Amino acid sequence: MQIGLVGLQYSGKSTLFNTLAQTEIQQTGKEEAVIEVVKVPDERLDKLTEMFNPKKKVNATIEVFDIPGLQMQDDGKVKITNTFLNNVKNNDALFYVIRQFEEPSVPHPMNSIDVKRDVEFLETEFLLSDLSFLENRIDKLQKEVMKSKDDRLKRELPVIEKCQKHVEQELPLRTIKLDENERKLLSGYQLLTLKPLAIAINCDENSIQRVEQIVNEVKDSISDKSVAVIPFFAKIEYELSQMDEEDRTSFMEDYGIKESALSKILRTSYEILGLQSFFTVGEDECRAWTIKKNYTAQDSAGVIHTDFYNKFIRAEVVGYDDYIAHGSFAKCKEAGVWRLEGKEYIVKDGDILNIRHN
Ligand SMILES: Nc1nc2c(ncn2[C@@H]2O[C@H](COP(=O)(O)OP(=O)(O)O)[C@@H](O)[C@H]2O)c(=O)[nH]1
Ligand SMILES: [Mg+2]
Repeated sequence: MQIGLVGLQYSGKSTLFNTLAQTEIQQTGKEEAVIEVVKVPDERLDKLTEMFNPKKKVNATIEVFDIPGLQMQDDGKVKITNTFLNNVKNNDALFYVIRQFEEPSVPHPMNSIDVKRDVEFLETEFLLSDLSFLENRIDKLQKEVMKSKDDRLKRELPVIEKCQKHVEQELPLRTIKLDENERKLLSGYQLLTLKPLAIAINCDENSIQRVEQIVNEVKDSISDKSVAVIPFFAKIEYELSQMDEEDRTSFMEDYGIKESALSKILRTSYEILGLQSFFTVGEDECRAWTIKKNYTAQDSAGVIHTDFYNKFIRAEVVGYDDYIAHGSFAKCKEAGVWRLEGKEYIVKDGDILNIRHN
């Protein structure tokens, strides 16, 4: 799973990236593409690890990508380059990093702070980029469909046209209804507005009292209600991320920050991507796995190993809360909360699974 941070220059992308990745702040100010694997903190996994005392604890991970390249040109527009599009392509979701902080020594590319304007600016630029791609693709398809016998091209044309009509109404492709086949036809393209989106607003310490208001204003200004809006404090949180746990907690309280940027970004990613976790436990390893919300027991087995998918027999399942309440599999069996489920079982968030396979 990969999420991409995009935004105008000096919005705090690299500072946020360094906070998430717990890396040194080297590339700040520079425009450099960097990816880092981030461990997803999970208190439930911590608790299970305490109980099983395994040799290894393996957190779920998510890749975070600091995507540079949206530089303001002299004409007041950003140029969306092919490099940028390629960088965006492999992300499962995008985070717009929007600047709310005031800092005279760091000029805003548009010379003033206006969160709603910046959100709208990015949305418009991304819509235009998608529209231009779709128009070109239609031209090409119309020519090729006549000559070619390729069935795929014939099926693709109406899907692309449907998308074009949608984008022409200034609607992001996130809000279009597509069936699975239509989605598949589009999956190879780098359509920017098709990606699940969250907006991360980089606030300064003076705004801590007003964050809720700032967030609500942005929420009200966008019609697409699937978009998550979260505040964070790049500069403070970067400093906090360099402290040890204890100091961090007490400083966060002092600042009135309830949840760290890392936790918020990851939680939001799971939300907009429709993700959840299940666990495998044992003396060797306790591990969290990331799956989609509608995954069956067999799909989930496939995330562990393709062999587990192909040779799936049954899954032993105990819900996380049940396990904690009873403290062992034996007790769970006695209490009747230990179950054997077939391949169609829809896995629930926090389920502890043991896959039986051939
Ligand atoms: N005062 C203040 N400065 C910040 C904040 N976030 C980022 N900066 C500074 O703004 C500059 C640009 O930040 P950077 O993370 O490199 O932005 P990017 O261009 O979006 O990657 C750096 O000098 C940061 O130290 C903030 O919340 N408050
Ligand atoms: Mg940067």
